[in-house]
Amino acid sequence: MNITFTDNKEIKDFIEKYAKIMQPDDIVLIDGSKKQARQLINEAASTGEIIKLNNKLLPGCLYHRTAPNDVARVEDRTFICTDTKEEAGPSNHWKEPKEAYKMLDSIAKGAMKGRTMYVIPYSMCKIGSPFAKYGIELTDSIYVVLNMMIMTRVHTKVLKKIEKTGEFVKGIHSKVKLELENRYICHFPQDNLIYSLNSGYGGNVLLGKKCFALRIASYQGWKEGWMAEHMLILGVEKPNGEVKYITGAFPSACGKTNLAMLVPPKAYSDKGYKVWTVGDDIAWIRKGKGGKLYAINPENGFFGVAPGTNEKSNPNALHSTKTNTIFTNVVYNQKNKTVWWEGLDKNPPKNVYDWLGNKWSPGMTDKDGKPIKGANPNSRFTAPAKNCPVISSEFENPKGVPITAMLFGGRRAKSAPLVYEARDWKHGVFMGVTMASETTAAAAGAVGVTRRDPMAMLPFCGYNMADYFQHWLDMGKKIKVENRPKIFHVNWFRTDDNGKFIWPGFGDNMRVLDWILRRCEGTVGAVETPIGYMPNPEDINLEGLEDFTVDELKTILDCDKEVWTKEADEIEAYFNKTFGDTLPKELKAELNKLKKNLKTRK
Ligand code: OXD
Ligand code: MN
Repeated sequence: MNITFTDNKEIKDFIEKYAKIMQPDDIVLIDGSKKQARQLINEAASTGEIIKLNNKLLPGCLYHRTAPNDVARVEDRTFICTDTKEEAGPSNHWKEPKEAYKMLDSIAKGAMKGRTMYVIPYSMCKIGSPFAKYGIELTDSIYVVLNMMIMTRVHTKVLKKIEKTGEFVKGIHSKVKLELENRYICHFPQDNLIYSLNSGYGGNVLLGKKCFALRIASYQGWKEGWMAEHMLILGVEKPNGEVKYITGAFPSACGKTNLAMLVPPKAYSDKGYKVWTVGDDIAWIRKGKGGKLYAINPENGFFGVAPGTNEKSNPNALHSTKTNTIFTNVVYNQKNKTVWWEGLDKNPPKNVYDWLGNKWSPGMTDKDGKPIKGANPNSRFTAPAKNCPVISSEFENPKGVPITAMLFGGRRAKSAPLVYEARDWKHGVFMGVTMASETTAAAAGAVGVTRRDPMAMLPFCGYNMADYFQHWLDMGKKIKVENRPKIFHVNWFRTDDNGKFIWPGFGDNMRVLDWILRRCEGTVGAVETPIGYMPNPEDINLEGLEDFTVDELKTILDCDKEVWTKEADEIEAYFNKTFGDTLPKELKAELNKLKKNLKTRK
């Protein structure tokens, strides 16, 4: 097939190689134009791949269902294919590259017969930004094309950039037959290449996102001296107009999007506080002006979890989904061509279709009497970032934003306090490394099981995690002490004896951010505990918070030595079992410090 849109040998060779393997009927360059997108939408609507939603109520919005066996990331089928197993490390599934290519090429053989191969040139970050990295994804899915046009910057200008440098991340995706047993999401960091077969779920197929911006980019960052993190980025504007930026790593479906789009409670908004969203999932971080660390959101949209998103929990996310958004695996109301999901409101539509395409009404139960959910728990919206009412004016800043504080957090029903602060960078890295969380529906597997998820990167680190920990420690060494962001651990998810969340969370997390920023400014004190600095309860502003007392706050600002001694033992067992001698010495020393503190400190 004749490729006319570029003369660049590397690009041509790449496309031709995979066209030869997958044998598409046609090859089409995606130019990023609205006109081409409209044609593709019409084509996908004519085959039923997507449904156009009500153009008055949800202008430009689309609906899609994935295959029932294909609704989440598949970590056990996700591989890092480095020359040696050691390079992939103990936390990744590994395949030998030659073997992996052979296997993938044989699955991909003829996969695009009767289909079109779309060639998507895209940029992570604004084109031309010093942070920007370019990619080309080949896919046979219009759904993928349309999602990539929201999540990344798709443009023919990217081809020009690649033609100059010859450097790009190669992405190959085919739905093939959507077979679970042949589903593979393989990464070749040493070849800058991603190969994803037999899936149509966003996290596995929008290759700019998890595959590139985290797995491949974390490897690139390690080699090039920067970081790719599973972090939101938000700005807190104070009444005097000053904005401070905070990044936060939380495992999937632990409220990153909610925190990134936080609506300050009245006690704060009345005084003039505002929160601005820079990113909700991924941060690329580099040393920049003044020797500080700067963060940028390489994405251009939000791929958010729909269930639970509502006017109260996250009005900004909800408003972001009102135009030009793709909804996946939610409830489809064919009567007025709208969508619904659990937790959207208290008026579920009746006689509609669930995410599987079956007739559905609220209150329906299965043969065991369990309620049948209308939307899949991991159903999603893909919304343009610029739709967000509180998108930061710095969102497009090619240099990123300076980081004042970094947060780590997870779902811990019983152990971690609401917030505590690291003594220094090394201790902060230890906090991130030892993060744990109860699992959610964002990945296939059991839900509610506690797992260690260092820096929320367990499923996303493209190389040996022990080297990744060392890279974090080394990045700190490159930054003068006074320029290093302060590091905090937060936990919004402590529960009482009845399993009810104690802390109100959502907008009220502003009260914790406020304490964090005051700590960074040095205007508030703290209590030194064996695990780090904790707030004096009276320093957390509870103004205007009804039904929540300082006594309740005290129950989640605790350091129960028994619980933490057990935690330290678990951390030690985890370190020994997973990393052994490869664990950086500084982290072992931090663990020893924790154990000693628990014995000697109040
Ligand atoms: C996501 C995830 O979709 O982490 O952001 O799974
Ligand atoms: Mn994520």
